[in-house]
Amino acid sequence: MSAETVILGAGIIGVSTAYYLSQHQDPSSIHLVDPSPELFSSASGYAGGFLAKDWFGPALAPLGALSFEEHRRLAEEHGGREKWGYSPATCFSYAASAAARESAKRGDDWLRDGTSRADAAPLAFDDAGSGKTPTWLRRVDGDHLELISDEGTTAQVDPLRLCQFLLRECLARGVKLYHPAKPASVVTHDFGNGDELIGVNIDRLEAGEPLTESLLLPCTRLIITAGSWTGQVFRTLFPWSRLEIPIRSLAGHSLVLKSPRWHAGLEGNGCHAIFTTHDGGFCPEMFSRIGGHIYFAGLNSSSLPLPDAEKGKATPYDESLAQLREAARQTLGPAGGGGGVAAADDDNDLEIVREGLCFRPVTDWGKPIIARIPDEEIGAGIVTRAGANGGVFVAAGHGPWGIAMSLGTGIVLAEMVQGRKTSANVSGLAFFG
Ligand SMILES: Cc1cc2nc3c(=O)[nH]c(=O)nc-3n(C[C@H](O)[C@H](O)[C@H](O)COP(=O)(O)OP(=O)(O)OC[C@H]3O[C@@H](n4cnc5c(N)ncnc54)[C@H](O)[C@@H]3O)c2cc1C
Ligand SMILES: *[C@@H]1O[C@H](CO)[C@@H](O)[C@H](O)[C@H]1NC(C)=O
Ligand SMILES: CC(=O)N[C@H]1CO[C@H](CO)[C@@H](O)[C@@H]1O
Repeated sequence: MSAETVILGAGIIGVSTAYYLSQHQDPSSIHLVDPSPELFSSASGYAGGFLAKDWFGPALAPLGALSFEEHRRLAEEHGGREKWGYSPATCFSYAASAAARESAKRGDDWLRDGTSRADAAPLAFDDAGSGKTPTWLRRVDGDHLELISDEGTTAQVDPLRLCQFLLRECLARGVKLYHPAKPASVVTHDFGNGDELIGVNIDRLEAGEPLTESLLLPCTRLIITAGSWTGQVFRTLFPWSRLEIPIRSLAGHSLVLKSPRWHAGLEGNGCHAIFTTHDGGFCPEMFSRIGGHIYFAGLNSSSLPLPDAEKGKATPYDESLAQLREAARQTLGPAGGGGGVAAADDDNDLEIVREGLCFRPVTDWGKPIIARIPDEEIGAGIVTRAGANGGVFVAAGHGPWGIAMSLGTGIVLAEMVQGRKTSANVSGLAFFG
């Protein structure tokens, strides 16, 4: 018999964990719970989907490398190029002017926290002759484009379609999904050892309101993968605990658009990631994707309040979207105007496909938490079954790297939960005890 396992939060971290757990235990003993009326309406569905192999500091490096390789392997095995737009990508740093080029900060700096700047030194690049040049970027006098990725070290996926693939596979294997539903309380039983975790009560939701009868999901293993909401979930289930799970959120607006300058005919040379530096301080990042789409983001804010997950998709702020659209027009609009003058309004040939707002789960120290919570931290004398038979686990706080780290996190967390040896050293992400 497999130990019954409840996963709270069906974003990319939750579904990836269910996917890898279900390769090693009876899938029908795995229960995914999420309160959002529309799955993947948070960060996992609205992210850029940029993947890097080695942009990480020492604590994250082993997981980053494992995850990057697994993205490649999974895509090869399951037709990821067609199913979720997996593609190698070439990565550039773009300075809009000579002044921006001189500035100490670069658009990709914040993603490379803890790594040596020297690693990101410009690489030799034939801007004119290479078929890998992002010709959909609008160039202006005095700007500068620089290659910053080695061959085979960066890639691109459509995160929403990757999530949908993982979930479909889980459900086909027999994993159970409860949504919209939210966890209400834990259930314990005293077998003579103290109060032992044996289940979770969940409330099924209708139009955001709990139905009258809650449902008891038996479980000895509980996994919290609720992204920005992880701290709230822990507080709800263990109100007596002194432990705070310090995960904040960093909001980001994004656009998905179409440009006549990025189309299927160009996709053979791979996708692009472009991190920009502008004088004004607003540094958009943009990714070309398989399927003729360009993802455009860069406005982010730590002051936007985290919405209730049961309300579903967050409503973007009009002013932020307007600013983003204007930036897209200036950087991706048709050539012409010259000398840095933006193309006129009626020249705008970009088609907006989707606009969004989502919330990155972040920690103050810039690394996710992937660990079992020691029983003494849970408090109230509650115990969990030892070893692979029980436990409360957390995997959250992946910040700007949750898509890149998703598959590796699922692999390692499944191994941890099932008491197998982990494929990557994640002892630097333990946090507890
Ligand atoms: C604008 C933007 C661009 C990004 N670009 C990239 C990128 O290019 N590459 C990259 O690697 N990463 C990127 N990221 C980061 C990435 O999106 C996140 O790190 C990742 O999606 C986090 O996944 P998650 O599953 O932890 O959280 P989420 O996707 O937020 O999922 C959490 C889930 O928990 C659920 N939940 C909430 N409350 C409860 C509850 N009480 N009980 C159960 N479940 C609950 C929510 O409904 C949600 O489904 C980007 C993020 C943003 C905002
Ligand atoms: C695992 O990583 C930590 C730091 O993240 C390091 O201190 C430790 O030596 C590593 N263990 C092994 C076995 O490599
Ligand atoms: C592209 C961009 O503007 N990113 C910003 C998002 O937020 C981080 C953290 O606050 C900044 O450092 C980035 O510059």
